[in-house]
Amino acid sequence: MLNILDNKLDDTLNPVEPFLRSDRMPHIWCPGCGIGTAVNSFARALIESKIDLESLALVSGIGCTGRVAGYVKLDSFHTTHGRAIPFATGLKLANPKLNVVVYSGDGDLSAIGGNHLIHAARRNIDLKVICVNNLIYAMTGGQTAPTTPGHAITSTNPYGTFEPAFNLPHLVEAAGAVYVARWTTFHVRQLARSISEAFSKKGFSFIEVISPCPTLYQRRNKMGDGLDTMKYYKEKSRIRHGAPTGEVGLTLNGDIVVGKFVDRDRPDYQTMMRAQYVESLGERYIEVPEQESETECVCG
Ligand SMILES: Cc1ncc(C[n+]2csc(CCOP(=O)(O)OP(=O)(O)O)c2C)c(N)n1
Ligand code: SF4
Ligand SMILES: [Mg+2]
Repeated sequence: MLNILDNKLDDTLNPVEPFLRSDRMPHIWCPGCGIGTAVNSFARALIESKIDLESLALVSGIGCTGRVAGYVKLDSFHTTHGRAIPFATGLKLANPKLNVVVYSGDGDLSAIGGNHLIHAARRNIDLKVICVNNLIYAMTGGQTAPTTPGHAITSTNPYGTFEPAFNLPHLVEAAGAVYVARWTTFHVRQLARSISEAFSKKGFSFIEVISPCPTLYQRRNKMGDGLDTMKYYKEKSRIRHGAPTGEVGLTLNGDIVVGKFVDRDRPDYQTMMRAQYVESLGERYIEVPEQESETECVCG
């Protein structure tokens, strides 16, 4: 079904185009939005990593970022708000051979889905989570999210936010993630490389993509349009691989620390589960047979 990488690509075709459902275009994203840029890096990571697309599944939640599941020409699922991680966990447990990517927004993953995020990291479920962080709930009008930096103007805090924001790399590292990186949509190559690298890790990987929402966040905070934000990201970003995640929290106008912060190994959920069963059941333990890639439809 998915033989995109085997096809000899037409020179006149954008290399990313075969990964998109062109029949769904035009997309809903506003001019200058960073979500499409992040998708471009994701597609390039698929090319770079030469990952088997037949064994790849992508799951999104709800929001502007959640729309990614509908635009990529992959086995993808657009789930309910905050439930991309549990859905993806089910896919992975049912078919451990799958490479499961969760692609969703900061609100979806860290607000309504926050509990799932920390527990998937704690259990070290083998998922690659790409979180597009535009610092607000964009799709619903630009409300304050758990990621909104202090003093930012949002639709629900027109006089400025005052709640402390989540520092997502710190949160997921503390919960147990084995790979944690952050880039902005200015860092297209580094982002593609990080996604590609995460595919080679076994366990919970989290890549945060700081991304503009010119329509709702940049406009209210007088940060200009999409191009102005690219210049802003270029100026404000500081690459610090291995930076202690406790030091990478975002502020309204401060530096944006980017890089690979965490790269470590520990047994993933399914490895731990198997080890526990082998230890307690001994010879009574029966290995679950691997699923065939093509499953017969039982409804005839
Ligand atoms: C159960 C439920 N609650 C609330 C909503 C409304 N809702 C839709 S998208 C969204 C926020 C999305 O924010 P984020 O994940 O940051 O995505 P963005 O639009 O910023 O890319 C909310 C609150 C919903 N669809 N379902
Ligand atoms: S509202 Fe913001 S996040 Fe949503 S598509 Fe427009 S620019 Fe992108
Ligand atoms: Mg958001």
